Amino acid sequence: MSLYKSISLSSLTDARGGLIAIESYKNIPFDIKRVYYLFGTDITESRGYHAHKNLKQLLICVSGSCEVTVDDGEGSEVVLLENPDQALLIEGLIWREMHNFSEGCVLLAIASELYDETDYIRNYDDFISYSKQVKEGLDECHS
Ligand code: T46
Repeated sequence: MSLYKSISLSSLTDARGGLIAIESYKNIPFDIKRVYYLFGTDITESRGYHAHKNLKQLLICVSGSCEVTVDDGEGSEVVLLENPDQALLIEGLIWREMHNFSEGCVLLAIASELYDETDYIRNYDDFISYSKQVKEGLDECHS
């Protein structure tokens, strides 16, 4: 199973330029509770290095490009975001890191929950332990 879902957003483009609309349950599978964006990130910097317990999130490079590493504790993939019509949907327990920001990159995040620091796991070893606990809990439910 893939660690993320890639969503191709329909663009309404005419002679004036492009427009992309994102609407809950039309092109993304959750209610939008929060929108934020990362900008002015120095090209030598990386961000993220955390997982979320419950958050669902859509990431779009509305300008420039960056790479997002997604990791479920058993394997990882690197996704290049470089088009405003390309969205990365991250759901479930996934460690994420953002690297290789281009000059002028603006990374838009659309989230299913309000900001809650208790939803973050910011230590990789804690992420692995928590993932194991959740998986064992699920295995027990299915046995
Ligand atoms: C994610 C990636 C893509 C707030 O006060 N409210 C907010 O809504 C957010 C997102 C952050 N903050 C505070 C928490 C920290 O004190 O802003 C500070 C910087 O946040 P953080 O270090 O978590 O930033 P990133 O770029 O590492 O991660 C962010 C999101 O936090 C995270 O959910 O998935 O962007």
